[in-house]
Amino acid sequence: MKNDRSHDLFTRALELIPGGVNSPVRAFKSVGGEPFFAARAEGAYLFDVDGNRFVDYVGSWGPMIAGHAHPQVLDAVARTMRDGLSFGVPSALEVTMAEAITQIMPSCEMVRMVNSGTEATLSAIRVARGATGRTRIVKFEGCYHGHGDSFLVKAGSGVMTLGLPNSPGVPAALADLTLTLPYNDFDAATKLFDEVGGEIAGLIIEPIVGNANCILPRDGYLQHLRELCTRHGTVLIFDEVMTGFRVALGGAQQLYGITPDLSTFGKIIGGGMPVGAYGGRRDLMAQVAPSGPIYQAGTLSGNPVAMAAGLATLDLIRAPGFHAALERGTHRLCDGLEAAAREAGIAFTTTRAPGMFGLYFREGPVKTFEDAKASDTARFNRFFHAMLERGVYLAPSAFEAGFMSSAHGDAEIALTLAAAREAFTNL
Ligand code: KE4
Repeated sequence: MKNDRSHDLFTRALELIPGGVNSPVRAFKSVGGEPFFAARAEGAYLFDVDGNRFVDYVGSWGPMIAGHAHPQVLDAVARTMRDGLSFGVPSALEVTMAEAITQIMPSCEMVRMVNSGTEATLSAIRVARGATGRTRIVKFEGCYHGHGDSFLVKAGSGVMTLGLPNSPGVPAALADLTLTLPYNDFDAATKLFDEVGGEIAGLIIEPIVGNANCILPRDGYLQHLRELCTRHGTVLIFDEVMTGFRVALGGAQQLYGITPDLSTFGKIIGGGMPVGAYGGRRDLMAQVAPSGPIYQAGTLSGNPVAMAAGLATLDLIRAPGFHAALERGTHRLCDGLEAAAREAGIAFTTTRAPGMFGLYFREGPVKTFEDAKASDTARFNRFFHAMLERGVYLAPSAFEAGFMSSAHGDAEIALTLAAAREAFTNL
């Protein structure tokens, strides 16, 4: 695969940008080799600077649920930007976005826009601590909630990909306030809350884990956490930065019928522009400045161009049947990959939720982080490159989920499965 121009760009980038990238997971560190540099994207496809075309199963890590460069999204951005890029005073689109999110997510009586998922989650934790007066938080091993100090403890995504147990620079005094639980372990959660439940300000979870590959909750597990939090006065926070508006229009909270106290969002509601949001119970959100004392702010929060891109994307995904079609496509892809692996005699399994999936080089089922870690990551890395050579771009880590969009049609799935049949036979 021709990569001269990507190589030149990466060589220059390495001199000036840590690891040559502006976000670690893009660096191909765990799969090996050098990242390609994108030139443009359209629908289900990425095109790199050397003229290679890839069916893209990363979709900018979630925002591109309606495909790259969707005309309706681009038109909305083009129209909005002509009136100015940022005002620093309220604008109508921020109200429209708040109305859309609170209508789609009934658990969100109020919502605050921010500029990234990280800002959303660290703000939600601050609200939980400020509202309860408690300091401890609970997260789950392998879950990733952005790079806020409190979360870089046994985190997933790039932290897991790079094998960093915790990040230097996070004071032990702060890290010690973050308790971690194994995902999908009912008894461990009950035991922890029995011991220190009264000290726990907030529990934050990816309701479907998308940052330790893709792991689904066991039946009743999220309800179990809901009951524990209610009993102990702990704020239940669903981090739906990835799952929100994807696994169902109303996210995992709709899919599993759970009402969290706070939720965090990002990605899709920005349509590719920098965005995040947190929201939930009115009695909690009303404590956020300036209506209450819990401070949080942002120069570009609610930026009109980001709002326009997000609202156009929400319009597209609210179309009747959008998520049902996304779910069908996800199953067709994963069923086809499993069949191809079986034909080649390769131990392989998938996990799936509408619009997102996990690939594992091991027999199923995969229900815990330990299960995910027991996958043959060396084989995944060889598969990743074999697929890339054949024009299919999977997430460049065995500890990331894959993403489908409405632009992944029959042709894209057929191309992917043909590439996989060849790739599996050469592993
Ligand atoms: P950002 O700060 O990257 O916008 O969002 C952080 C975040 C929070 N919560 C969840 C559940 C997330 O998945 C993320 C970010 N996801 C990663 C992909 N695993 C972003 C990719 C990257 O780090 O470059």
